[in-house]
Order: sequence, then structure tokens, then C-alpha cells
Amino acid sequence: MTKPALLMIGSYPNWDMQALERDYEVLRLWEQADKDGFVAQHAARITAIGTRGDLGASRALMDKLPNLKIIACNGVGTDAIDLAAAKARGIAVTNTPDVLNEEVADLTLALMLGIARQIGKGDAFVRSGKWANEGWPLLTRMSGKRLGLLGLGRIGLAIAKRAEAFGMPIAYHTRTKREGSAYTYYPSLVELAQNSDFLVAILPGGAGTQNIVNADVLKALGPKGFFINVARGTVADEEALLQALANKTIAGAALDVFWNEPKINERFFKLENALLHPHGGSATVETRQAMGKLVQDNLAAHFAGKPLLTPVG
Ligand code: A2R
Repeated sequence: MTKPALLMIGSYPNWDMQALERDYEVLRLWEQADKDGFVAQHAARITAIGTRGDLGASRALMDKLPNLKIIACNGVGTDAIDLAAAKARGIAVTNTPDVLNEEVADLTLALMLGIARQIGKGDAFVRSGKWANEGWPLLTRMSGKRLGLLGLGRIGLAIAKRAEAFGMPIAYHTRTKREGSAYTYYPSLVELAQNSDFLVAILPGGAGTQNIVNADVLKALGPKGFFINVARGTVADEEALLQALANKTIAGAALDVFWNEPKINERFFKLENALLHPHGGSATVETRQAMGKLVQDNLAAHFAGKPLLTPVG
């Protein structure tokens, strides 16, 4: 039997590639010098795309694939996929929610502790040999401080659960109040920031949330407040954030995501009150394997004519 053609926009880990190659004719777009020519050559046979959160799928690409039926995304964030274009064509989109909640939440707590207790700087301090001659400064406690969550979905709830163990009072801002939640709801993000010691962004990226953490929000967070971004770089006004850090109008920021990553604004490199991490919220073997399996299961369900496990929208 002919294997269905699967256009892969970028690479997946080897364990996924091997599994996919068993069941599909995997067309490796990222390896092609002439991408347009490659797509044109195979366009008629391609009914499925495999992509990643960072790569997405554009309307222009969809337009070149008349028989496209499904876009499977390895990642929960679908902001780089033109969902409106997919919907208009009746192309199904799947992502990998839930299986990464605990991992992203773990890293969030690590970043919160990391910026408050300056874990990265402590490591550099000991390695440099400075400890023999210099004292280490007194820092800021995290336990018991107020956590503000911008976004209280699957991952936000996993972060809140962990923060409860640190005795942190929890508040949140979303568009819709979560009925039945014991956490304090702020209809205004500025008000949430005013009432937070740690403000964590964990909401989708895309046009609807671009620059939602703006200069006013950072001002409201204030000189004792920390900003943690585990959502998407685009949710923060990066110029406002860089200025707030440089002028110390916020205490610090711990960032897993950036505008233009991985070639991020180099002004971040010089900021001592920023803890920088290379977009690794879900980046463990265990979780990436679970995400890859979910991509495979969604594709298999599609080709078997069964309901998709995790459709978007
Ligand atoms: O606004 P609501 O009531 O739909 O709540 C969602 C919230 N959210 C927003 N909050 C404030 N302003 C907005 N414009 C806005 N848009 C969405 O974000 C909900 O509480 C949360 C999203 O939850 P989930 O859909 O369950 O996403 P999950 O799995 O927690 O992942 C969040 C994001 C991903 O989209 C990736 O970009 C990133 O974390 O890794």
C-alpha cells in the first residue's frame, strides 16, 4: 500500500522521525535548497503537514497544497499557524496540550526561584573563585509572596498548584473569570500586576495578546516585582521590558521566550536582573516523547477516519 505523503516543515527528534517514516512518506522540507520547487513537485499528493509550534504553517503554504487535510503541530501553541486560513479550507489542526503541563510548570517555578535567588549568578560567582574574597548578597524570599497569573488554563493551573505548596497567595487575569476557582480574579491586568510580586505570563501568543504586558503593566508591577514569561515572546512589549529592566523599575525578569528567538535582542545579554532561558518549557526527553506520540496518534486517527485526539478549535 502506498504510504500517505507527510510534509514535514522542520525536524522532530529521531524517535519521532523513525516512527513517522514507518507509516508515511516523509517529505523533509527543511532539508531542501529549493523549497518552492519541492512543494510544487509533491503538492498533489500531500494531505498532511507535520510542524512545530515555532514553525507553524502559513496561508501561502496551505494555498500551494490543494489536497491538504490536516496540520499536526508538535507543541501546544498554535500562534504560528494561520488558523483562519485552515478553518476556511476545512483543514484540521491538532496540537499537543496537557502532556506538557507539568514540565512547563516545573520550569516556571525554577525560573521564579532562579530570578529571586539568583541561581545562575550564584553558580557563576562560585566558579569564578570570587567567593573566597567576597560575600554573597542577601536576596528576596519567594515563599509566601503573591503570584499573579496572566492566563489560568491547563498550564496556569499546574503552576498555581505548585505555587500553593510555596504558600503563595494566587491571583489571575483572563478574559473570562473561572467560576468555582478559589483564586482571586482581576478583570484588569494592571490591577493584577499591582497586586503581584511574581507576574507570570502563561497564555497563547498571536495577534490577540501581542504586547499585552506593556509599559503600564510593568510600571504597576513595580521595583519589587518580578516578571516571568513562559508563554510567547510576543506577549511582552520588548522595548518596554528592556527599559524596565535597565532602569530597574521592575526587580527582574526570568524569560523562557523572546521576540525573534533564537536571535534575540542582544540588549538582554547585559542585563544583570534578567535570567534568560532558551525556550525549553517542554524540553525534557519524557515530555517531548509524549508530545511526539500525540502527534503520531493524531495523524493515525486522521488517516483511520477516527476522531482526532486533540483538535484545535
Ligand atoms: O481569556 P480566557 O478566559 O480564554 O483564558 C485563557 C487565557 N487567555 C487570555 N487571558 C487574558 N487575555 C487574553 N487575551 C487571553 N487569551 C487567552 O490564557 C486561559 O486561561 C489561558 C490559556 O489556557 P489554555 O488554552 O489551556 O492554554 P495552555 O495549555 O495553558 O497553554 C498556554 C500557552 C500556549 O498557548 C503556549 O503559547 C504557551 O502556553 O506554552
